[in-house]
Amino acid sequence: MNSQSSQTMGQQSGRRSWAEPWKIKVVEPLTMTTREERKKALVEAGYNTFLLRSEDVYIDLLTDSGTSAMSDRQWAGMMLGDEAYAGSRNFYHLEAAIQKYYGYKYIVPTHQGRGAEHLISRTVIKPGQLIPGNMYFTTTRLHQELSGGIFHDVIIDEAHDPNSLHPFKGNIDLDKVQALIDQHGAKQIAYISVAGTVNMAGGQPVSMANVRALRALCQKHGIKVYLDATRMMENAYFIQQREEGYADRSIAQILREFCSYTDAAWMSAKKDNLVNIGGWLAVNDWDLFEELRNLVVVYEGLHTYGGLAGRDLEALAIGIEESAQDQHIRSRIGQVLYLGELLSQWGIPIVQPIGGHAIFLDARAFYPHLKQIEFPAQTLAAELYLDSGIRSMERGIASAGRDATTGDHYYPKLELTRLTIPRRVYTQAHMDVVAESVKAVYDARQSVRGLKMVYEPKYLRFFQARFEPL
Ligand code: PM9
Repeated sequence: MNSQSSQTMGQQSGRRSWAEPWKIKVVEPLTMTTREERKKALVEAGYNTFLLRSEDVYIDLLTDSGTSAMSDRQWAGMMLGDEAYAGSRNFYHLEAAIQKYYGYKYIVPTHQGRGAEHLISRTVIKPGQLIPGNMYFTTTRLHQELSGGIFHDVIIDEAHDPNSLHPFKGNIDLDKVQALIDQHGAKQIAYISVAGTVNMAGGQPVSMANVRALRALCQKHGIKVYLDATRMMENAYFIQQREEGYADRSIAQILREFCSYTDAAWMSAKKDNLVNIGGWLAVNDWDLFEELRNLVVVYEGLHTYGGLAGRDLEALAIGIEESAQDQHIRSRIGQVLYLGELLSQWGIPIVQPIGGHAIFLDARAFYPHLKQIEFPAQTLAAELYLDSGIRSMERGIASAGRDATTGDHYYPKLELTRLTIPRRVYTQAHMDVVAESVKAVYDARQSVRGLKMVYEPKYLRFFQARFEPL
């Protein structure tokens, strides 16, 4: 044995890896297609990965939303669904789980996140009011706008730079919030919209110090802080790993503290909470609760099911408990890091630091020869699918949509293609295959042309828009 390989062996024997805290009980076969078949499918889908049939996809990294694998306990819980129209026991299990892990007092279930966004936006936004937030999210901003609100981005500047290594790129810039208060007055601000982690910034976390300081500022001016808790478990992990004073605190403890600095939360339970469908609202104020509880019966269903079956409520209650386990979050984010570090080692441009739920490829750096209006991130998603059948999602100009008042395209600084990792679904070997395909697409980057949009729906255009090659 030469000295180099014995050294490597030595390092390896001292190594301590993470591994998934579960084993596989049921498997679902994947389909593999030829390049010709993928080309045909892509043309039929108008070069939009949302319009592909999942049967034509090999490794599906479109989203982490509703795509997680449920545990045997969750599936067992489904059999305990109490499908009573009113007062299902599963609702009370869910209520207790949210109260225990997130700490809010009153709960309203909804069919998914945007159902919750719809209700809270209609209830608390008066036309013309501003909603400062740490970067827009597509459905969140749309519901705020449909209620007459005007979104203002108050995230720190570093969030718009894919290469900035700031450990909490999701943080709110308190000076930007203060400037809005000074200019418009606190009454003109409906609430502060805080998301943890920040999806469109690359799954970047908010620090505890930041939300605590935001809370103090808002209390001074009588402004509410509302949390998009969709990926807060993952945010809690980054606080544990990166923020002084939290290394010995559990994910559950960190989550409770973070939520305690906010007045209410909405949730797409399809992410962190490990279910295929579901959402909720949770608030501390009784009057707000009463309004939401009344509105939910108009748009979603009775206040004890909110558009969900009893079995879904049970799976969700169990999912919350499982998602707050330190070992779960460590392996979940460990897998994202594994893929990101592989790509970084190969010099492939991705958003840094690596975030919680996905790797975001920097499509501007991939295709510097493409203008933003030639949809570089959409192009990259199409190229990746052609290469290997891996499905990703555009998070650039197509997702950003148009300014509601001027009708002009938004030109976001970040032009990204998202490789989103479903929870408890794929193995490390899948991640290797993904990394190798990204590398192949990167190596062939110079010959790539962009796309033009040939069909554009009015709302959330990225879901259904169609494209053609230039
Ligand atoms: N996020 C995602 O893939 C689902 C499709 S893209 C609109 O990232 C946040 C931070 C989200 C989110 C959905 C929602 C809406 C709210 N906030 O999809 O309606 O990431 O359950 O949640 C998606 P629902």
